[in-house]
Parts: sequence; C-alpha cells; structure tokens
Amino acid sequence: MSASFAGFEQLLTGGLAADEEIRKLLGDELERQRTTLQLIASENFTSRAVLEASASVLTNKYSEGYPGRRYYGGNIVADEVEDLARERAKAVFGAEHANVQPHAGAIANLAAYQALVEPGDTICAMRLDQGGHLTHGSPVSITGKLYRFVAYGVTPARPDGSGERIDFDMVRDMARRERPKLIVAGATAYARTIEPGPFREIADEVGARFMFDVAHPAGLVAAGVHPSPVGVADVVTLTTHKTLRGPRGGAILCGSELARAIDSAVFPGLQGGPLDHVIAAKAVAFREAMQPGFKEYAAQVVRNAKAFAAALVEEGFRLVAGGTDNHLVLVDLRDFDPELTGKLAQETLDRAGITCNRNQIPDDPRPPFVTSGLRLGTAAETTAGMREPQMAIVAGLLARALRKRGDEDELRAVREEVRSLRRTFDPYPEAEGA
Ligand code: DSN
Repeated sequence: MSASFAGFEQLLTGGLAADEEIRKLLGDELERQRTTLQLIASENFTSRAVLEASASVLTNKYSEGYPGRRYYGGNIVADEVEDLARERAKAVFGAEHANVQPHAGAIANLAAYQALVEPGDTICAMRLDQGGHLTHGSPVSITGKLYRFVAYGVTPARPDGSGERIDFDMVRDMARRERPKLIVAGATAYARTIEPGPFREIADEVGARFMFDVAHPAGLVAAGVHPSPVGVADVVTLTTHKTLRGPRGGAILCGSELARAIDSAVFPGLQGGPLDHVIAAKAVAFREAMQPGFKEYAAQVVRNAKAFAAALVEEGFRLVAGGTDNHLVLVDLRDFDPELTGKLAQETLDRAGITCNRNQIPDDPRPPFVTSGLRLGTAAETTAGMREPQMAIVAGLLARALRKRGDEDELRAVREEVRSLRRTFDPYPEAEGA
C-alpha cells in the first residue's frame, strides 16, 4: 500500500471499493462541489496536495506531546512533520511561536483563553449577533459558561453605508468600566477590515491581554491584504481551512514568552493526540500560502468580493456596513423583500444550486435559526478561477432565484445556468465526470 495514490478519483474513492455506501457518498459530495456554487464564506477548495496529505498514513500515528517530547515511541517522522508545519506557520505569519495542533478554531480559542485568563475572569469580545463567533462568549458555548464575557458590537446602520463598523467608543468605555483581563478581536460575519492597533491601545490602557481571532481572514493576513495582528496581539488564533485554503483545523501564534502556556493549554489542557495527518496537510497549506501566486489569489478574493457586493447592490440588496474590504458580504434581505427570511433564502438558493448560509445581521429582529441575512463569500469560487465578470453573473442568478422562489421551472433554469458556469470553473478538473 502506498501513502499517495495515482489518480484523483482513486484518492477519494479508489480504496473504498469494499464500502459501497461511503464510496458513493464521497462521490456524491465531489459531484455536489463540482456542480453547484460554493459561497459559504468559511469554505474553500483545497489543493490536491492538501487532500493527499490529509488522506495519508499519518492518521495511524499517536503523538501526544510535542516534537522531541512525545509520550509514545515511533515519532521520528511525526516530529519532522510537526516541526516543518510549525516553522512554515511561523514563516508565513512572521510569528515567534506556532502551535499547529488545535483540531479546530474553537479549540484554538479555548486554549488561548486557558493560557491567558482564569475561569470566571472577564473577557471583552464581539457579540455573536453583531458578527462575533460562538466561542467569543456566547451563553450556549462552554466559553460563555467558563468566563464572564462582556460584549461589544457595531455602530448603528447609516444610509450612506458608513455605519455598522466596530464601535471602538463602546469597546473603550466597556474596557474602562469592566476592566477585562482579555480583549478579543475577530469576527465571522464582518465585512470590513479589523485594525488591530485600536484594540491594542485599549488593552494597554486597562492592563488587559489582547487576542485576535483571524479564523476568517487568515489567508488574507498571510498574503498581506489584511493588516496582520501578529506582533500586535499577544495571541493570534486561526483556522487553516477558510481563506488560508488548507485542511480543516486550527493553529495558534504567539510570542516566545507565551509559548509554553499556549502549548500546555492545547496539550494536555484540551486535547490528547494531535491529528498528524492534518498537521502534514497544514504544512502543505502553509507552504502554498508562501508562493507568489497565493498573494495574487488573496488579492483577487477581495476584488471579487467588491465586484460581488456592487452587483448585489445593483440587484436591490442592502449590504451590512455598505460593502466589503475582505472575502465576504453580509446581505440584509429586508430591502430586497421584507417577507424573505435568511432561512427561506438559503433553502431557495440550495434548490437553485447556490450554496450559502443564512446569518444574523446586527440587531436582527428575527431569531438565529431564521435570520434576516445571508453571508456570502468569494474564497472558494476564486480558487475555482472566477473573476469579477463571473461575480456579476452569480449575483444576477442569486437575485433571480430569490425573486422567482415560488417558480420551480425558474429555479431549475437557474440551476442549469449554475451547472454550465461550473463546467468552465471546475475546482477539480482532474476528476472525471460531472
Ligand atoms: N462556522 C464558521 C463560520 O462559518 O464562520 C465559524 O466557526
């Protein structure tokens, strides 16, 4: 048996001849990704190299501990892989220390909290319905149960689009009043640049630590098209699978003085054995992010998002924060159609072959399972080769499907157009079929 496989189809399904059910489902998912549009802002299409590393025999290894200090034998190769991943992560982001073991962004965030504060301490972070993340203290997350979170949000909407920006007056007032031990920056549904400098100043004023969760813009940060918080924040957490275009997983960056605290918070604090195959795939992705082409990719992601935003406005949608500086747009559906919820829009677009997710907008009158918004991202389709002209076409298809949502023939027609666009911009052209 070999760790790498001859053909792309084989990589995904070749060894699964004995398991027809899973083989078929993996084939179905490949087909879905190749025939529908992927506009979920946190998704991407990894390279074949990342897929191969994720599917390697390193999945068989146990490596509790860190390179050179493992609890089990046989880790000569695993040590080299993790060392390479750490060195590459440090080089990509210009960090003194990297921990590449977190299984996910949620674990990376929890580990950072564990390293920086004590249970019960006050942490100041962005509220989920204002664009923050579940692990930034939502009451339904373990983070909200272990720590006392106080939440900031965005400024009110303004007709000229200059509102719905992080309210730094609110952050400062809250920090002065609540004296948090930690201030968290970062978001999952915020379309504007987040400058780390103002957070650092506020943290310094009140004697707090500063953590920046760049899960979403990690690839843009790596490419220099979003300001880097590395060296400004005490700790930077990220995921490797969104704009960074690597395997599913997390990582943490920090200065040397926090290295030991971060490492022991990840293992043994929160995790057992690392996923060595995923760490190998992270190493591949970090290397890819250092290639000159990745800078161009990230810049194109942003240009595509701006083009998409402009086309959506033309179609009659209101955009939260009036547009975008990064890889996503947050659409307020109410101007387009007051009856159209985020849930109905997402379900309608699924039928038309356009994959995205409903999302709360700031001060959303509808509950999180329903919402008044859609979050749309350009990272995946930019990987598939789409450029500004295709963004205008996609916006037109999306608006047409939502306008004609009761008309099954029209939704079928949009789906056919999506399929035909997809044939030209196939994320995995090496695969057969579709
Ligand atoms: N679920 C991710 C996202 O879509 O932004 C965050 O965890």
